[in-house]
Amino acid sequence: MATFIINQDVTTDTPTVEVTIDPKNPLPAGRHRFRLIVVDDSGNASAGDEVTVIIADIDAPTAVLNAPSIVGTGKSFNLDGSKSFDIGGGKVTKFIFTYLGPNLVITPIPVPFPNPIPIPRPIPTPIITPVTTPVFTTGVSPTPQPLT
Ligand SMILES: [Ca+2]
Repeated sequence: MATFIINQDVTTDTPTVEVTIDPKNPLPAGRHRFRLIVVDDSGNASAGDEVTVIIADIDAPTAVLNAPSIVGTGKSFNLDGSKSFDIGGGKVTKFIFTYLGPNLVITPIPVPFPNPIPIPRPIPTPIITPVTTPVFTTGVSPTPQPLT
């Protein structure tokens, strides 16, 4: 018994584990992925192996659609719903295929960086020089100096 939380490891020393479901908080119907990594007695870890489990509605049937992932331009191909099932014991009697249009590449809208927080800068202190009155000395030279 183990409660699984997305991306949180459940480590055991046994090869099987129960995915215990709280009836008040069940996994929603749809595909759910699980991964196993094993570690040997030398501490070497394996690559991960993943499986997809389809959680199915008990009353309504479950659609399972398979198709080739790559088809050449201009080529016809099959959509295959034969793996669809009705877990409640009924039988799937009708297959409703719908073309949903091209798979659009969603480009995330660039989020502008928030305005940088203004860094308080010190207000420059003005350099105040004291006002001084220049002092001049005036007078008459006693002897004229020759011009050079
Ligand atoms: Ca049914």
